[in-house]
Amino acid sequence: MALAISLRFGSFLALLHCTMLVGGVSSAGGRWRLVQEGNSGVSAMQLAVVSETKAVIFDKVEANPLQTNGHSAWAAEIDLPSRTVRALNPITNTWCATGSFLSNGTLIHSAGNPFVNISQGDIGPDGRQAIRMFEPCTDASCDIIEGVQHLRLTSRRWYASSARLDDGSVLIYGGSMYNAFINNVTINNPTFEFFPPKNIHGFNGLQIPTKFMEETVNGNHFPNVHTLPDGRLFVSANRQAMIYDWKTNTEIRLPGIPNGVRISSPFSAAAVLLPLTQANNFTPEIMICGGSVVDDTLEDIQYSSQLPASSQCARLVLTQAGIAAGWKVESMPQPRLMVELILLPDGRVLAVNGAQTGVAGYNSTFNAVELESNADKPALTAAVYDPDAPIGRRFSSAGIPASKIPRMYHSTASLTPDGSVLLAGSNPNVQFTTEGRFPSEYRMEFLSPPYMFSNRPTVSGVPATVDFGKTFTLNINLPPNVRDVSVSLIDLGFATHGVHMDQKLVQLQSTLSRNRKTLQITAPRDGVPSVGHKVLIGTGASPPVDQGAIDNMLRQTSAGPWD
Ligand SMILES: *[C@@H]1O[C@H](CO)[C@@H](O)[C@H](O)[C@H]1NC(C)=O
Ligand SMILES: *[C@@H]1O[C@H](CO)[C@@H](O)[C@H](O)[C@H]1NC(C)=O
Ligand SMILES: *[C@@H]1O[C@H](CO)[C@@H](O)[C@H](O)[C@H]1NC(C)=O
Ligand SMILES: *[C@@H]1O[C@H](CO)[C@@H](O)[C@H](O)[C@H]1NC(C)=O
Ligand SMILES: [Cu+2]
Repeated sequence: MALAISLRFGSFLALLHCTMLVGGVSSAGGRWRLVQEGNSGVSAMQLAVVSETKAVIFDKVEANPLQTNGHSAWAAEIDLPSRTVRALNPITNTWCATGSFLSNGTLIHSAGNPFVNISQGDIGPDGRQAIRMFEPCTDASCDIIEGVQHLRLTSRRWYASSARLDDGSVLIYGGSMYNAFINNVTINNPTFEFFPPKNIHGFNGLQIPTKFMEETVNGNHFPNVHTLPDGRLFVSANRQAMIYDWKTNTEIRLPGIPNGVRISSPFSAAAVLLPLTQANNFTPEIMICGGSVVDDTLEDIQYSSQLPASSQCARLVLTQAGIAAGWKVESMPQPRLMVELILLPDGRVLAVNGAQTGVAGYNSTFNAVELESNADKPALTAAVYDPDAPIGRRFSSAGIPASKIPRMYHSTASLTPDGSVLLAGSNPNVQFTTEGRFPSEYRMEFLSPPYMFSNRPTVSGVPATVDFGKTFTLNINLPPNVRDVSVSLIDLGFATHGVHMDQKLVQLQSTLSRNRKTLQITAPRDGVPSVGHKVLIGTGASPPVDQGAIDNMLRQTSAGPWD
C-alpha cells in the first residue's frame, strides 16, 4: 500500500528538521511502561534527538564519570538502540546553553558560562559567546566544532533561548551577561541576534535590542520562543507574552499570563505549541503549564525549597479572535515547576518531570536554593493531556507508572523516534555528587505509551528531504483493521530547563493511492504511530549567509577574554 504525502505548508518553513511519524488507528491495546536503561555519562541538562538513532546531551563542566582525553566529559552522544554513550568534546563551558537546528540539519548550540576547572578552581575557556556546531552522523565521526575567533555570539549570554526561523536560520534571544540565580537589570542582556548574522534593521550582524526582555526582568531567564506558521514568533517570559515579527522588528504585546503566574526560569513553567492539525485548521495555540506566583525581586537567600509551585495551565489561540478572547485557564493534577511538555505522536501532550515546590536552582555559594520533590514520595507522576477533551477531563495519569527517580533542576525529556519518551538528568548541585537527597542523576528512563505495544504500521522509502509543496510517495504496511491513517511531522526540538526549543507537531494531508480515497485527517486519539523517520523539510539548503554582516560582527565584537 502506498501513502502519498503532500506538504501543504508553503509558508511553514519552520519545520525543517523533523521526525515523521505515520499513525494508523487500530484497536490500540497495551499499557504504559517505564523502564530504566542506560547511563548518560554526563548529566543531561540539555537533550536533543539528532537522528533516528542518536541524541546529544550537554552538561556543565564538572567531574562527570564519563572521561574523554584525560578529563571528565561534559557532553555526550547517546546511541538510542544500544543505550550507550560516546563522549563529545566541546571546548567551552556549555552550562545553561541553548540549541536549535538550521535548515540544513546542523545543530547550532550557543551560549554558556565561564569554564571552571573544578580541580583547580580555574576559569578557562568561557562559553558565554560560544557558538558550537554539530552535524549529526551515524558513526562516531562527528563532534562539536567551535572556535571563538571566527564563530561567536555578539555578546555574553547565559540562560538564553533560541528558535529556528522560516528562512532556516536561528535566532538567539536574551540571557544574562553574568551568571546568577535570577536575572536583574545589571546583568540582563535584553537583545537578540541571528545565526548566521544578518544585516537587518540597521544592525549589520550585531545584536538587536528588545524592549520585551528589558520589561520582563527579573524572572525572565530562558524565555519561551516559538516560531509560528506565519513566520512570526510567540515569546513569553516572566508574566508577559508577545508576538514578535523579526522581519519588521515589531513587538505586539499579548495579554499577560493569568493570575500573576511567572513562567520562566527560575519559576520554570513549560510552554508548548499545541498540535497543528486539519481539525483546528492549523491554527497556532500555545499552552503554558506550571510556574510560580513567588515574587521575583526577593534576595537570593529568601527563595526556599518550600515555596509552592502553580498548577495553572493557560491556553491562548494566537489569532486576532483568540487573543481577544484571552487566555483560557485550567489546572494540572499537581502543582509543578521545571516541568516538561512533550508532544506525543497521537496528538496528546505529556507533562513530566519537575517539582511541586521550590524554584529552579541549586545549593551553591551563590544560590542557596534547595529543591524538593513531593516529600518522601516518588517523583511527580506524569500526566497526559488531551487538548481536545472537555475541560476538566483533559489530564490523566491513569496507568502511567510513577518514577522513583526525581527529575529536578537540570533534568530533561524528549520524545524519541521509536515513540518512547526519554527522561534524563536532574542535578541540583553545583558539582557532581552522589550524596544528598537529589544527587547528580545519570540513570536514563524510557516511558513508553500504550501505542508502543500495539501492532504498529511500518513505513519505508521516506526521502531524506522533502521540499515545501511537494508530494511524494512512500510504502506503508498497515496492521489489520485500520480505519484511517494520518501523517504527522514532529520536530523533536531541543530540551533544557523545561523549555523545549522548536518542538512542533504538524499533521499532513495524506491520500491513500490504491483506492484514491482521501483519508480522514482528524488526529486519532488512540492511534498507533509507526516509528519515526528523519526527514528535512525544505531543500536542506543552508540558511542565507551574509559575509558582510559576519565581517562586521567579527570586527565589532571581541573574541574574549570577556570580564
Ligand atoms: C584542570 O586542571 C588540572 C591541573 O592543572 C589539569 O590537569 C586538568 O587537565 C584541567 N582540566 C581541564 C578540563 O582542563
Ligand atoms: C544583579 O546580579 C549580580 C550578580 O548576582 C549582582 O552582583 C548585582 O548586584 C545584581 N544587581 C541588582 C540591581 O540586583
Ligand atoms: C542547601 O541550602 C540550605 C539553605 O542554605 C542549607 O541549609 C543546606 O545545608 C544546603 N544543603 C547542601 C547539601 O548544601
Ligand atoms: C549549514 O549551514 C551553516 C551556515 O551556513 C554552515 O556553517 C554549515 O556547515 C551547514 N551545514 C551543512 C551540513 O551543510
Ligand atoms: Cu541551568
